[in-house]
Amino acid sequence: MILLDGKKTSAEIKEEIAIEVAKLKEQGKKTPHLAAILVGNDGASRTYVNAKVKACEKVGFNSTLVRLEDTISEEELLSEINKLNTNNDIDGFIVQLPLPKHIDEQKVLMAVNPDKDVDGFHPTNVGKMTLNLPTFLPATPAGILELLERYNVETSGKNVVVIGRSHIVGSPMSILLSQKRTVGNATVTITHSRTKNLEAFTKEADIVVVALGVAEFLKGDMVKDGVVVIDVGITRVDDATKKNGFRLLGDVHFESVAPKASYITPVPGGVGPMTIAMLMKNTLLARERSEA
Ligand code: L34
Repeated sequence: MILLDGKKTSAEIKEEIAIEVAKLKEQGKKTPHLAAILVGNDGASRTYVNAKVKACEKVGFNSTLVRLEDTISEEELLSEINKLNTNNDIDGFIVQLPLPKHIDEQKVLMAVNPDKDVDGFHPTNVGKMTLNLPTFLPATPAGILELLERYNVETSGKNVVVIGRSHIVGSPMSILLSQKRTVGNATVTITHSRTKNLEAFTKEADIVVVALGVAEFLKGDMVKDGVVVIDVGITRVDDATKKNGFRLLGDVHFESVAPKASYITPVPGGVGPMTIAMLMKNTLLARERSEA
C-alpha cells in the first residue's frame, strides 16, 4: 500500500509556484492577488480559508480576506462580489461554501466574473471544463488529478467509481476522469444516494473516489484487492482527548480499506491540502492570463 501524500505533494507544488512568483516579481510584474469571501463563523470553513490565506503567504501572493456576518443579505453579498469583480488589483477570488440557507448559492456563483473565478464554479467555466477547453478546473478534482499524475497512477482504461454527485467534487471529477487527458481516459460510473446495490459497483472498481460526506462509509469488504482509493470526505467528530476537541474522519474506513489498497489518500493530509495547492495554481493562471 502506498500512501498518496497530499501534504507533501502540495508543499512541492507550492514551492514550484513560489519560484514562478519570484520570477514575476524580478521582472517587475504584478504580484498575484487572491481574495476570499467567508460568510459566517463555521469552524471548518474558517480553517480552510485560513489555510488558503497562509498558502498565499507561502507562495508570495497577496491575499485579502473579506469576512461577512451570516446575517448578510443576498443583495449585500452580491455587492461585495461586484467590488471584487471590478477591483483591478484582485486577480482571482472565491466565495467559500457552504453559504447560509437564505442565500441562493447559484445566484452568487453566477455573479463572479468568470475570468476571476479561480474555483471554476461559474457555469461558463463548468461548460468549458465539460468541453475540455482551457479554463480554471475546480480545485478539489484538479488536486486529485495532480496527485494521481505525480504518483504515476494509471487511469486510462480503468474502471472508476465516483461516489457522490456534488457540483464541487463528484460531478466534475466524473467528467474529468472520462476525458481524453493525461490523467483520464477512464470508464467512469457516477453513483449516489439513489444507486441500487452500490457494492456491486465498488467491488468492480479499479479506482474509487469517495465524496459523499459520510464518515467511514466505504468499508474494506466493498472493494477489491489492489484498488486505488481517493477519500474526499472530512467529518469532524467530537474527541475529548484532542486539544481542539475533535478529530477528522474521512469517508473511507481506513483501517479496513488500506490493507486492500494499492494506493490510498489519508485524511487529513490527502485531498484537502491538494485543493489548496490547486487554488494557488489557478490564481497564478488568472494573473498570467490577464497579462496576455
Ligand atoms: N468556494 N468552497 C469553495 N471552494 C472550495 O474549494 C471549497 N472547499 C471545500 C469546502 N468549500 C469550498 C475547500 O476549500 C472543501 N475544501 C477544503 C480545503 C482544505 C481542506 C479541506 C477542505 C484541508 O486543508 N484539509 C486538511 C485538514 C484541515 C482541518 O484541520 O480541518 C486536510 O489535511 O485534509
